[in-house]
Amino acid sequence: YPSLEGKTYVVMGVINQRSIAWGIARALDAAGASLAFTYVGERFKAPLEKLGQELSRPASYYTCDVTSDEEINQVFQTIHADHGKISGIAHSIAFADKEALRGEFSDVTREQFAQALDISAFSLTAVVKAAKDFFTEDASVITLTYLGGEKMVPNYNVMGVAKAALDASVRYLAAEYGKQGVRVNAISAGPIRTVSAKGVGDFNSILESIEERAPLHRNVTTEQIGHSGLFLLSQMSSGVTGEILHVDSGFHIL
Ligand code: 0WD
Repeated sequence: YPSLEGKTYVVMGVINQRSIAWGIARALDAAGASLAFTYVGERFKAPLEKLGQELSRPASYYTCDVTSDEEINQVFQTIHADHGKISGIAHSIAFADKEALRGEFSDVTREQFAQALDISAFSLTAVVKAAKDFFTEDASVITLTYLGGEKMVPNYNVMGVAKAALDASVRYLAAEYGKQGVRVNAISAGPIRTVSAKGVGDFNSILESIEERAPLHRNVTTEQIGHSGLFLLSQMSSGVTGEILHVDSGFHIL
């Protein structure tokens, strides 16, 4: 592992031990980083703190619902006050109404569309902007995206549109924040059984098709995403920005 000792990373979107963000947190922890977790509402706090006890050093915990600009701005000010400069952020947040993640794409309502895009795409820009003045000179930001933003994946529907917006946001943010040395990249993860994934219709057949057809014929693990996250969040990837790194057993080449 590269050494991240003395550095603070913000991890947004751990809800349980299956969360992709938890895989990233574990890799950052193994590399020596100090972690600041954000969670979406009070009921998520206690389970997250319990999970955090598995880490090698004490972490800190902050509430932040990304639908609120006020909460986003506040949380980064508080994290900066508690930890000093921020070396990186793992944004691992998405949401869409379950009803929109099955059936025909065009049945999506205006409200479902706006909510999915707000939480799953706009939030990255809001987060990076709120952290702007608190980044170290070599800070790195990652977000989690999915192939459904590049290609039609059955049932992924409005979340595919949100991921396309997220992918484009990564490129625009990389160009803008590159001026201050900050890098912005995405990991396009293969399917992993998490709470969010349960919302996607017929998710099992997506998992099965990876085993059948992906070059590596196996599904990815949160540990594998964590290792790639550590690469992108550390100076091991200092020449990489605006990139979508597919960690998907090679499925996207098909
Ligand atoms: O197959 C998968 N699981 C893949 C997930 C494949 C490729 C990408 N991803 C993405 C997701 O789209 C998401 O962006 O990875 C990211 C993390 O997802 P996850 O680890 O699969 O899911 P989960 O453990 O549920 O964490 C996502 C969390 C939310 O969970 P719920 O289930 O409550 O929606 O995002 C957080 C919340 O903790 N979240 C919010 N955080 C702040 N403010 C908000 C919000 N308004 N809404 C949801």
